[in-house]
Amino acid sequence: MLKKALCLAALLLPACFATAHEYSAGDLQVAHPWSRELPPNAPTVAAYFVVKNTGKNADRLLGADSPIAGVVQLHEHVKVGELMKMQQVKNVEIPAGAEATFAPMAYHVMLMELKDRSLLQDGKRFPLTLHFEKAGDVTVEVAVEKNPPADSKSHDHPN
Ligand SMILES: [Cu+2]
Repeated sequence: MLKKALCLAALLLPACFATAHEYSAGDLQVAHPWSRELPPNAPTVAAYFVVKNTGKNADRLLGADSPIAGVVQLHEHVKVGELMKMQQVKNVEIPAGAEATFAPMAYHVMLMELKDRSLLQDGKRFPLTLHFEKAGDVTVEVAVEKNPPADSKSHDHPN
């Protein structure tokens, strides 16, 4: 019984590590891009990640695009009266020696006019190219997950 459980744990481990993916461009590291699996008729999807700036100069995320969406925008959540509303922002600063967190109810990359929904399922990944002012372009794979990753709110992502 115990042996079987251990075996199962060992089998699950590689999958665990596989979801903790990270990309770098210049002084920036983009950690664990993910998106929540949505119902098939959802008009938009959001992508989340943490950008860490190890450099001495601030950078900026200027925009993004993806082959699966006709329109991709940078959004933030703001409180309007008692309601949380999202709105487009021109860019998002990545401060020097710090990080910017894109997460539910915060900054996020919004994908609209979806063209290809085949990759928007739990366990799949879709490409997203992020355009940074200084670090340039970096294409990441956004992991689609039913449940948000445990570390999605964490500012202390292991390298
Ligand atoms: Cu949005």
